[in-house]
Amino acid sequence: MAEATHHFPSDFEWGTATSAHQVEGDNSNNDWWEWEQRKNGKVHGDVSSAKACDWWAGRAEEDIQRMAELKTSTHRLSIEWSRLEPEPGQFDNAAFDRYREIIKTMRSAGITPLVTLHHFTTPIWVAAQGGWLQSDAPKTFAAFVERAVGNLSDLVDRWCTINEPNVYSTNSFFLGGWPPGKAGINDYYAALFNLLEAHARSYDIIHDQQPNAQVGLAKHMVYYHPRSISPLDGQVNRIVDRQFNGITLTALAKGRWEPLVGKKVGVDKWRNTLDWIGLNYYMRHNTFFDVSNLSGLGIGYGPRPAEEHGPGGWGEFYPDGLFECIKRLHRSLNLPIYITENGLPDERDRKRPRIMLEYIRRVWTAVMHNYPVKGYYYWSLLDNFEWAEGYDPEFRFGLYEVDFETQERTLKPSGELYGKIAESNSISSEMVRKSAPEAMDSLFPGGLGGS
Ligand code: IFM
Repeated sequence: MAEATHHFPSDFEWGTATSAHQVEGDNSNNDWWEWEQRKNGKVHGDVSSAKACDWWAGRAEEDIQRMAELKTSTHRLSIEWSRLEPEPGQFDNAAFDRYREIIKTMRSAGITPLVTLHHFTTPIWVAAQGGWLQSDAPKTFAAFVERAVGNLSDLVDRWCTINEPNVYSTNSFFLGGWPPGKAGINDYYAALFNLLEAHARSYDIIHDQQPNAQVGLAKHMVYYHPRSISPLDGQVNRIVDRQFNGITLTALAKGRWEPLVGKKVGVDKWRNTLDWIGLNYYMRHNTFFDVSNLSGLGIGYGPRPAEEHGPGGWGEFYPDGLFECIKRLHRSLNLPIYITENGLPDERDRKRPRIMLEYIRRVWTAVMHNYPVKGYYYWSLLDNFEWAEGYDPEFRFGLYEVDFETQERTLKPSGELYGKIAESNSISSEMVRKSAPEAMDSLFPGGLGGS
């Protein structure tokens, strides 16, 4: 029987993603490492990231061969500021050499690097100066970027300045769960403002050195939806969406800083500081007026209990939200879009094949409707250190399973499937039938006649 196939354009790129602190190991010079050593209950099991996936000590190379075996053509990694500039203004040439080695290995394996310059970690010396709350932080970061780009521009031309500025400022400066453990609206706004300023400065610095560089930022979007048609739920939705998504998008699209409280200002130099926009998508949240949280303005959000979600209420997994977020980014910014992260925590890889196919179908639908989605980076190549969730087995995101005792890697069924998708540049009913038959009904219902 002929199988239905959704082909992607021939220049569509398939890749995987990781970040330095989550895979390198022994990243002992940044604020996260210090936070982990405190054993203050803020990291699941009070563990340290320790050796992580042991990339720094030499295992990056074997994992790059795995990227090639998956037939992917690009990988998003980050470089660790605290390794490269361990003391103010002092740069470590040996650390630059190690990154050059890793990136050269990628290129020889046919993998184009997309390099992120800030992915949640900050050098201890910067944190000691007040970190992202001090107004000098963007300048300090820009000096690092200048040096990093100067050193790597012969090997890298696709840069991501900041990963998820909204998630970082929320968890580190508004909810207090990540270092430096601040919890206040003013700190949240100060950090987010400084991160956006750091992005804009980095954009100019990279282009000054490398006019053909392609520079973007990875925006984590939650798809918010009011629980009901009640005006109160609608109002909560507007507040939460603006706080998490809207402020950052308005800043980048219009050069306007429009916090929910505090002074609104125009920051014209933030406009036109993107060559592409990255979308990190994982979940939909239901928003509602929460009578039990009147001290918190009645703001309530989270997954719908009846819908599919991950461990501890993580999620809700909602593939249609990926298409909605692509449309929204296109409306707001009108730029090439890369899906710079997408995935799910799934300890036993039971849901991942199906949900991966559902997500990629939405990407295909977007491309077929002329939305400028150019590539897709799966989060993550391999299980790794998941921040506050540490090494909790429930929070495994990899296409490869990692045994953190032995560093052994095992390809998961979802990894095998992703390899087929990347190799064929398509998803097909045959893949669904073999890897996630339970999704036939939703993805290729026409093949179910007579059953
Ligand atoms: O692991 C993280 C990553 O560092 C940033 N985006 C979300 C991922 C999964 O939680």
